[in-house]
Formats: sequence, structure tokens, C-alpha cells
Amino acid sequence: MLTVWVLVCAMMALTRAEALPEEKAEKDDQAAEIDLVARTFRYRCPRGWSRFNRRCFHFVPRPMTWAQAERNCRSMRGNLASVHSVQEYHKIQKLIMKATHGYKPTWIGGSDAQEENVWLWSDGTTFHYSHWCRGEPNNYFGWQNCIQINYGARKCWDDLWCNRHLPSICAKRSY
Ligand SMILES: [Ca+2]
Ligand SMILES: [Ca+2]
Repeated sequence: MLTVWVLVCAMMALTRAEALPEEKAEKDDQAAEIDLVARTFRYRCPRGWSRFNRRCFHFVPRPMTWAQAERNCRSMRGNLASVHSVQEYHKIQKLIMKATHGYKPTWIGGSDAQEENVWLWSDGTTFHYSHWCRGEPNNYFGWQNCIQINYGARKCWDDLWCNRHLPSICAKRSY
């Protein structure tokens, strides 16, 4: 008798599950969310991002203008990377080397577009560290307001025209 009752219950549950596909979708969403949380706590950065000094960094190979690159980072809840030490700079260079097998010129989040020679990071942090190449920033022809890294033989920083198309580095806080 008990067996029959269990069978009936199971069948009812099955029928119900079939009748309510939204409920199944909701369960799938929950499973995905649990999976995401598990992965987050394991890696502390989303997939494809590398952790360093409590931040996650991500190289974007597609060439874009500086503003497009910043907007693209924001769509992933980040900003173009700010850089605060030579260790961070080397970490970013390593990421680029790993992705491109070279030291490709790449946008980071510094610009002096608001006021000439007042450098600001797009993530709002203080601009205290820099790695300028000799003779840079030179604001060449008066319109160079965005920072490219890996410039020249010394792979240092240069101010460049913001409408040039370069790969970019995004950053956001790790969990
Ligand atoms: Ca400038
Ligand atoms: Ca320059």
C-alpha cells in the first residue's frame, strides 16, 4: 500500500514538473547561480580574469578607441586598469605577453582629457605611480590624452591620441 502511495506521489510530482516548465527554468537558474557562487569563491575572479593585489585583470585583444575600451570594461563591471606599482605593471605586461606572445601596445585607464597634464584614472583611484617613457607625456600635436603601455623599445608609457584603436586591459575588484 505504501509503495503504491509513493508511486502515485512520484507520478504527481512528475506531471506537475511537466506542467510547469517555468518552475524547471527557475530550478536551472538556481543551479547556475549556485555554480557561479562556487566558482567565484574558488577562483575569486571570474573565468578569464587574473587575480593580483585583490583585483582581477582581463586582457581584451579587440582594438578599440580608449572610450570604447572603457565602455567595454564597464559592461563587465570594471574599468580600464589603473596601475599603482611596478609590480602591477609587470603583472599586466605578463598577461599581455601570455595572450599575444608579445608586448603589444595596450590601453590602460589613465587620461588627461579633462585638463592638460592632470592625469586621472577612469576607476577614480589616485594617480600616484607612472612609468612614462623618456620625453613622454609629450601631448604630441596638442591632442594626446590617453595612456598606452608597452610603447617603444623600453615598453614604457606614452600619451597617445585617444581615438587610436588598441587592445586594452580591464580591471575590477576581486571577491
Ligand atoms: Ca594631453
Ligand atoms: Ca606621446
